[in-house]
Amino acid sequence: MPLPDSKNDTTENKKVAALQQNTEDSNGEFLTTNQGVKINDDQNTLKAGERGPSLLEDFIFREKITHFDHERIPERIVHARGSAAHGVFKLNEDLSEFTKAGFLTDTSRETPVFVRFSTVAGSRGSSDLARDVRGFAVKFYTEEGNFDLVGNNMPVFFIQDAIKFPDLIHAVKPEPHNEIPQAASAHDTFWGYISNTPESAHMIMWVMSDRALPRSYRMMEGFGVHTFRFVNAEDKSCFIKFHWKPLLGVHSVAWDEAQNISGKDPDYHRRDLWEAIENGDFPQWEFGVQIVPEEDEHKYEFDLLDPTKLIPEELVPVKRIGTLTLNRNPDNFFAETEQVAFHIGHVVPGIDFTNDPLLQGRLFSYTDTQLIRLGGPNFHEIPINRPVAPIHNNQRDGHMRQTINKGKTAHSPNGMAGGCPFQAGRMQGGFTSYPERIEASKVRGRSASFFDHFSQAKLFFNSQSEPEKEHIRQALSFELGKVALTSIRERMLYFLVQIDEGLAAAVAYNIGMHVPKALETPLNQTVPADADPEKYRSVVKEGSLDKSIALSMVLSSPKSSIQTRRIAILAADGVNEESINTMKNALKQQGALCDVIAPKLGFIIAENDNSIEAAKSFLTTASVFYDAVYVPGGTNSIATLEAEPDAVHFLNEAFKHCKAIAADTDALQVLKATYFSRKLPEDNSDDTVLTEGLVIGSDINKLAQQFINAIAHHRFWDREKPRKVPA
Ligand code: HDD
Repeated sequence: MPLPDSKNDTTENKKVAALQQNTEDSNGEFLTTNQGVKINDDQNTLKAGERGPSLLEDFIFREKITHFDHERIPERIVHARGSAAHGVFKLNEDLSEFTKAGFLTDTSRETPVFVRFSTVAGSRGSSDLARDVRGFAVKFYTEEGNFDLVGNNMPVFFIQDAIKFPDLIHAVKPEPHNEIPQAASAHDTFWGYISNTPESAHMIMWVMSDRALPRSYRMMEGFGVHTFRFVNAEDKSCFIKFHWKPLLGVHSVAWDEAQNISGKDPDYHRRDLWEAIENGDFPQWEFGVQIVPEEDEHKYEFDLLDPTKLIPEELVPVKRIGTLTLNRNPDNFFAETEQVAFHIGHVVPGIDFTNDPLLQGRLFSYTDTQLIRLGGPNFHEIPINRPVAPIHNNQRDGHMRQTINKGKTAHSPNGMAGGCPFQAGRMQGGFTSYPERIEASKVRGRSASFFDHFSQAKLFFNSQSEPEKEHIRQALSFELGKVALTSIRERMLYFLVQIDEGLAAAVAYNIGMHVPKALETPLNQTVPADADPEKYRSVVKEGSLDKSIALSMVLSSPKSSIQTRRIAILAADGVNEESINTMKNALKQQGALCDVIAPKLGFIIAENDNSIEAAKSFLTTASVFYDAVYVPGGTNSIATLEAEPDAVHFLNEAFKHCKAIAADTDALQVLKATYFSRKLPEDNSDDTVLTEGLVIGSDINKLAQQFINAIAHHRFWDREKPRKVPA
């Protein structure tokens, strides 16, 4: 990355320079104390005699241990587990009709960004593959100041008012008496809370869907969730929802697979993001906005201010306006990924808030949490948080202040400094809040327009493909099956009846209960003391849409690319090298990544006596780390694999997780050792067979093409019925 010079002073370079001001490189240097004193012995404490007691005088030891003792900072109360990357945002379409934000109007700009993905419930060391919402937080270092879009991979949220957030989080976190379970919602306190919170119905459908089990951070959508405002240069405002659309499509893994990965590689998503960027496979998303004119505020069946609702893309299409590319891994996890401080209140002129009560509460929480987490008010000076826009104000001092402010004045107005720094007028780029007219009485309450909790939950469920619906049924059966208190299960079933009777019946059957009758709609929230409960009952509205295809991953995600998909090639001594090479080349041309996996590490000797390196052995890897499997021919290789239980298990598991599998016709006998042998042709005919993502053939070029098409399909979920899978 070039450093800024007078000719090349781009915003990205300014950002890199800001970060590099604080970087350190020990290469070729002596070890020193934090005061710069060279150290002569860093392995032995100072003692009174070689066998004597250590001396308090040892300032080198004390400095090292004191620093170590203070190495940890409080982890984030939510979203503790995260991974991040640097990148750039490039605008393709000038949005000045709607906003005056510079990075959304100047198509010649490239805005540096830092993006942190996270899970919500688990602590810092928890598994990436927990069933959970994923955070998708983007810091844009714009020339007008930092803009943070602190969103999730789901477009709605559990609750409508920020005052409920601590209860929601207490409920989902490990239970307080024994701190169990870690990073999991399948327990009594979570479902006890949800069953009393009907406004969470829509979000629960998302969290129980495969959206909660992403295949990769690179294959997730992102959403700003709340309705925001754009404000243009004429001070005209409109409503906005923000979207991120991944160019690799939106894909998930199976729940059984997720649990397996959690044990085998809890860093799966973290590693995937890191390796993709190291390999130059830069993840990309299109940035999109749904724009609603101010005059249409009350046009919809739902309230735009309600964060448990989305605007169906069929009603307001997503306008794709730019591209985000992640192209650089952090140099230091703590300094960057851990210390980055996002805040939904970091906005720039042209972007403003609405009165969404969840958004309004978040505006308080983020700075407050940084104060405890990062230890004081100067966290904006940490390199990763520094804006590229210059900072001038009269804020001074505090813990760990870095800036050396010059001069005598730290107040405004002043005469001594000629009035500097000046307030910026609107025309000079000063931030002015949108002058929304408000005439109201002070109340603790919620608008009746927020009380329809089930119609979008229904819309979501009805919009899924059949396998996706089945995954939701299974997820709810798993989660509620882990709930000990039957009263909670019962309340949840009553809750599910409002969404779909078939769904409630299937879950009830799986958890050995009866479906309660949906006699009345549930209460909206804990009813305030002295209030009439009837006023707090949910309204179940029928929406104008039966289905929204955009809500289904299977039905809406493009299935044309196999870029960065991981393909396992199972081989042993005697393998046909030509088959491997032809298949590998065809897959690599499409951007896929191939690993040869053998019974042991090192080299295998092919049929033609050439050596082929085995990247992994059956001991060091597993099918869950691959998107597809290929078994090449070669008499001895086939005989070894057929007799190798780990190879057969690899194939069984890949089949169970609905992945594409290809085999040379003469490798058919390995597949015949699996439990899915009944799907195979009787004889070793030469024709390519394509059934449920199972591809077999002797024409390797034809086979490779069929395999590529199958991998692009991602998963063949229909294989799950009938569900008789021993792997
Ligand atoms: Fe939050 C972190 C996203 C509601 C309070 N939140 C945090 C992060 C993300 C979100 C992605 C991690 C940022 C990072 O990577 O550092 N939060 C959301 C979304 C919400 C939401 C999409 C609903 C639409 N959050 C929410 C509410 C509150 C908070 C209602 C409190 C009233 N969130 C926090 C926090 C965190 C946080 C406690 C913890 C760590 C941090 O802020 O920096 O302030």
